[in-house]
Amino acid sequence: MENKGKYYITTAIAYASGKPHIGNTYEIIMADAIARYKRLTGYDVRFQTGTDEHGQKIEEKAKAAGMTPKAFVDLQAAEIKRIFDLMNTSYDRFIRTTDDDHEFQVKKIFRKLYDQGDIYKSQYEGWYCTPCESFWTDSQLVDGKCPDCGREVHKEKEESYFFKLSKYQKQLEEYIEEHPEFIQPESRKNEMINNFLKPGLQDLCVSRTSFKWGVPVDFDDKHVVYVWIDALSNYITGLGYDVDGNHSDLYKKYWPADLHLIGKDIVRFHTIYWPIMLLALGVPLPKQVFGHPWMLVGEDKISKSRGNAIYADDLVRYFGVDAVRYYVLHEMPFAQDGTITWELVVDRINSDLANVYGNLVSRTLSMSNKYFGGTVNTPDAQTTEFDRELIRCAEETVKKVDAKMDELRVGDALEAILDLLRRCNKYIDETEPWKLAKDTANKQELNKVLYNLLEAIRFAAVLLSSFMPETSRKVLDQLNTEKRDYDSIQHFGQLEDNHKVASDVKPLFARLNAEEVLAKIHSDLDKPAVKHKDEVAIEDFEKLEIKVGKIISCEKHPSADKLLVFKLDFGNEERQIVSGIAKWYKPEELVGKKVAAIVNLKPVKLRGVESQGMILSAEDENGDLEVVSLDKVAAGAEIR
Ligand code: ME8
Repeated sequence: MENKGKYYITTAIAYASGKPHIGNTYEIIMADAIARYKRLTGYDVRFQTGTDEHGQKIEEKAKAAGMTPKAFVDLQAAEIKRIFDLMNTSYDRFIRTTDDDHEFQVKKIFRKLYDQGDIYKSQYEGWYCTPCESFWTDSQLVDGKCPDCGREVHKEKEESYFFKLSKYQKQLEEYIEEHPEFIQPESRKNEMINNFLKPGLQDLCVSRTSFKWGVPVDFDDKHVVYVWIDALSNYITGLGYDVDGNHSDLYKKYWPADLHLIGKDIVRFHTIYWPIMLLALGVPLPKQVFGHPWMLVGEDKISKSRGNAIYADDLVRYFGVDAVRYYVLHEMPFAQDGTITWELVVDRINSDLANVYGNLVSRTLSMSNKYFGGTVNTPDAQTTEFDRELIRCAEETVKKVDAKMDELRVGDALEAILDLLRRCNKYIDETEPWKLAKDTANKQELNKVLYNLLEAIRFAAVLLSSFMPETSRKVLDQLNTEKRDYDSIQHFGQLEDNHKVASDVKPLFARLNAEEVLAKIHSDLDKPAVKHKDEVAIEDFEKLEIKVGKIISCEKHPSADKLLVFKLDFGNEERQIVSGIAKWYKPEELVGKKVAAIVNLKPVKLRGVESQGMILSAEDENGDLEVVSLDKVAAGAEIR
């Protein structure tokens, strides 16, 4: 096959702060489909992904988890890698920003930019959004909150290093102008030009002193390198870039990147900061940055805190790897957000994978076995219009997929393959092989129909190898063909003559009973909903008089084991309260404590002893109980 040259593709590196949801995972699946497609079509591909492991957010999360940052990111990175591996992604390097080779070069990059005067030291005063690891000026805030994520920001004032972005603005603008394909899709390019370049770039604060978890500035170790400078560098350090020019062969071969595939929220970092870093380092710029849209759950942003997050491993458990790959790749439009719900996944699997694909393959293989003992020959019957249409469709699909993949319209490429599969099903309806089989005079005709179907299925399977690699392999195994490369789908009719397809036809995708599957998923995954009592108005609450009472004495109830009889001092009155907490407290244990009690409950007699109120306590799921007690305030204080 023709060697089309090198192709270097990268994804964003995922924050090692938690388990990636299906939105994050989508990106690596898409990158994998592109990487596999490029390999299939003759490119020498390098594919890099990994984890972004430094920064304040991660330091804080590690602390909250009671771990060192390194132990914490080791755990997270392993989980992220597990999910990417589970999805069968064919990356060449999984880089971690805590890798020694990376950290070493980041220090050198920072120093070089400082030595040549592009980075300088000054005072920083501004707003910082920790979740986004981003600085903002007053005017950039939206309603006083982070313009990217809408969360709270806090004031930061400290000595910092700054990067002179403005020095390279003009050069960057020229590059964008001369390379219309650099920022894709077009709408994202316009955003960058109008929102960031036109108003003029501000110098960027590129070091921090308020936390430690980062790559230290080696000539000023109070500072750590700003996490985005660190993270973006992965694209070159991962290849073996060296600031002093002793680059690895990998770097020499693969840089500049052909594609940085990232989400739409981080286009600014990749199309402004990153190219300016490279311009300053004298490194060629990447050829393209594609800001893909977002995956939503229904119409909502995926959010762990909202509890709507869907994870790849859960999806795989119910549907298998390839069905999940198919869903996310097929469902994500080029520029608008895509959507996922369990219901939609089930529908899509049934309509496309079970009804169209699975059905076609099993029908064709079964008929080949039934009518010809599995051995179908190169046809010599006359070619009809139906045949010509099918053949044209198969050959055209190869071109269509190529054109769509060139534009990174991955969903459209998949849809084109699906159209070919639908065309095959239509061909079965048109040619009605079961009717041909009734008369031996039609043997040649029937052989031709089945050969054409097997060949069209082979075309589709070779194309699908980039999107659903395992399914593609299974189908090609069942066809028992070695013709699996791109050259073999340039012309129809390459399927080996007189060879036997598999006789044990295994279903590819079983049709799912939506109701059953969804019920099972929801019962497995949904946590029981928190049940609340009916709402009350504040006036209702105010009817209760709850006060702090100091326990003066406590005795066992004379005739009930479960009850204790308390005398309490409420400042200027004493009350007797009977409480059913003997199981948890010995009488003497509570004397002297100040507890919360309702004092305007109607008095009742409990086994003959009057109770003039109720001591408040809480019992948890494990059956542990504790009275509500207070320390500082005096007896008699009202609780409101
Ligand atoms: O941004 N749908 O990491 P990250 C599709 N560490 N893509 C989504 C998504 C969604 N719902 N949510 C997030 C970071 N993404 C940085 C990158 S690169 C030098 C540093 C995408 O873990 C997101 O846009 O928050 C990003 O491209 C990727 O997932 C990782 O996000």
